[in-house]
Amino acid sequence: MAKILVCDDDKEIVEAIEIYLSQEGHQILKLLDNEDGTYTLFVKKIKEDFIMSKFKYSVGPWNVHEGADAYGPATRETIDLEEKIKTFAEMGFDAIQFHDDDAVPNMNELSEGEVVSEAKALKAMLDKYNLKAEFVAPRLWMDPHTVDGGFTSNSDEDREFALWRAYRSIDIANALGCDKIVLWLAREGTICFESKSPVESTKKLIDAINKMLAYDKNIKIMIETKPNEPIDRSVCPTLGHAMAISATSDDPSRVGGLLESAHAMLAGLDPANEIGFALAMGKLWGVHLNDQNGMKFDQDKSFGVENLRTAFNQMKVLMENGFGNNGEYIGLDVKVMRTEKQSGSYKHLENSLKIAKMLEEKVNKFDYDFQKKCVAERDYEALEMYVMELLMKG
Ligand code: GLO
Ligand code: MG
Repeated sequence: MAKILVCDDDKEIVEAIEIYLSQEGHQILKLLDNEDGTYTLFVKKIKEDFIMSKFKYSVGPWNVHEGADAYGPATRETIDLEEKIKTFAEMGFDAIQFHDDDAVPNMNELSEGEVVSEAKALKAMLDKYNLKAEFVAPRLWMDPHTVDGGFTSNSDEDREFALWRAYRSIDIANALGCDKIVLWLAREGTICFESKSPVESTKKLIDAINKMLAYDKNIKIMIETKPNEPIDRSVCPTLGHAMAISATSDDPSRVGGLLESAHAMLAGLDPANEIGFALAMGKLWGVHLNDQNGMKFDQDKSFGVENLRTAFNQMKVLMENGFGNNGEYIGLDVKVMRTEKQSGSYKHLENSLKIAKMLEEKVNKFDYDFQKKCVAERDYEALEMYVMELLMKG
């Protein structure tokens, strides 16, 4: 047990220190008001394997879920939003990602003013746990209005609904104090190729993005690309496509990308390369690190558990290129196994955080002099073996 003297009579600072200490792996045992403008905190280190990180991490409430899949029902109980948020704070996360209706449930039934006031109540909850909001994403794939897609739907009315949700997402983001929305274009594409023109769909998407840019002069849009699932062919499958859409938009400086590891793999691409490409454009504003076993359904496995070397390289490219220096977060878009019991609802997040931080340590150990020597001698076999040893030896 350790004793820490906090020399400030501002209770808010004491609370901030408590949160900081718990994020560093300490449990607060007791807080004593010394009644002389100082406080004494009694703390115990509980997480011995705690690893410092240069990054800030984020997570979404949907990452703790009940376990239902396309072929079977839930296997765990629903956990209330505040309980999830509190646990995320205790685990050391810095920010929360929201779908519009995670932030404001039943938003379709609310007026625009009501949506904003509900979002403000959520902001107060985030402040209580010292967490930021990273982004808001319109959840356009769940609604009866978006069966055939949102921004690219064949129905004028449904396209209008999609824009209404995008505008509300911007309002919610503003109320939560963040300047980013995410477009995961789940149903923007086709399940029957001939049902939509790929040219018209692309133009409709750009048009919708331009309307969002015009709606709010400060909002930034991150396109989260994915080649398929739930649709067959996406209108914007890779970060290259997202960058082209950005360049064609009315304000390229406000349209960037979010790379999810599994989505890149589903497109047959190396996520570390996709990350590198968007970084080269100055347009990688978010990542969803996770993992995937080959090209099948989207698995959202814990980061690094299937493709360790690629996970290492994702971390390496992020670290080498200053990701995070402009306030970007590392998001972990992972799902716990369906087999896990209620008590294991957060294990995949704990594991992914730990793996990400361990890989960060590996990158810190990477011998750039040896790498340069191998490159000079064009001895890539030696370089490859060096990487394997770095990853496999303790
Ligand atoms: C699914 C996506 C999904 C999004 C999230 C934010 O494949 O990865 O989890 O990231 O809904 O828009
Ligand atoms: Mg994702």
